[in-house]
Amino acid sequence: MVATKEIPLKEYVLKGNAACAGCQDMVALRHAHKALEGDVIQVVPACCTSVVQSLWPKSGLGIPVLNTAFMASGATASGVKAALKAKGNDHTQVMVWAGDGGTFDIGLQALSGAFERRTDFLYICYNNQVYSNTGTQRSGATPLYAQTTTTWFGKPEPEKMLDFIVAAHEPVYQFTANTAYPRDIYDKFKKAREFKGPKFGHIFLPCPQAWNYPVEKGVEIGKLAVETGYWIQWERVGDEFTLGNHSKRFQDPAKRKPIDEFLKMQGRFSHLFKPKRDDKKIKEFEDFIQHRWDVLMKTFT
Ligand SMILES: Cc1ncc(C[n+]2csc(CCOP(=O)(O)OP(=O)(O)O)c2C)c(N)n1
Repeated sequence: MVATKEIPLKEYVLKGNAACAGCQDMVALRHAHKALEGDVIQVVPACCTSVVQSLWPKSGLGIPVLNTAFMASGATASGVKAALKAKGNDHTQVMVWAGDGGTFDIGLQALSGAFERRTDFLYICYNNQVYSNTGTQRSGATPLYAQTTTTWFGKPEPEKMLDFIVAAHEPVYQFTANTAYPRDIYDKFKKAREFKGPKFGHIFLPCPQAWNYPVEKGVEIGKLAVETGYWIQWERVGDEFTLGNHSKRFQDPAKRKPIDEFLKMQGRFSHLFKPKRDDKKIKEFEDFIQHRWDVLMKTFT
């Protein structure tokens, strides 16, 4: 893994932008851009990142950005790539940077089309598990029993297992990441540059507004997500699957931290502990975690 002192100091995420305090999207963006060294055109659909990048006439990002309609990122990326090719530029990375709403739900069809066309690009879904920018409504990535502004009593369904849908499109490189581990993010973007073809990165990132936790706790929550087994770090180069070092020991349920540690830090799950711990619902939450592990290992190993 890259040493902290080897990460370039140059910043492409500029100061004074419109991100909320404690926004983990900025951690992901900063390390992605440092790895891509500015040689990128970023396609951004409607999401929190579009607010950071825009607020005309200024921009919060020091790279070229193309804002696109919510559902059109994949198609736009294919178009940008074709334009670069026509100009004889085969080095600039075309990168979609979309939220979970813009990927799991609206935007999935365009993503699928771009992968089927084998567009040489990198699609990043930064997953804060809600439609944050418009007031934290539930998305297809919202976890079971999480409270949002449209699921007042907790979402009755678990999240869509998007990674497997993407895997069915046979990306040349696919990874998961988590903003609690920024050096790992840097390494994965550096690696992504080496592959030609459709690539997909899925980044887990806590949102203090939507998840209702103190702004300084983002890294702690991100780590707990991994240590409780809730979030799994892995990557695939073609068919070759590797379980990430951060997740390896948590494949064994006995090694995982109690899920309560992760849930209790977040206001969106507080109803699971009031007036007393809801053992049944928390067990269902844990069962889904194990189910996800089982499907992952069965599918890819
Ligand atoms: C077709 C369309 N529907 C709705 C909106 C309103 N809208 C803008 S951003 C957004 C939320 C995006 O959520 P997500 O993709 O999860 O990204 P986040 O805001 O969490 O960063 C919505 C619903 C829109 N711009 N276009």
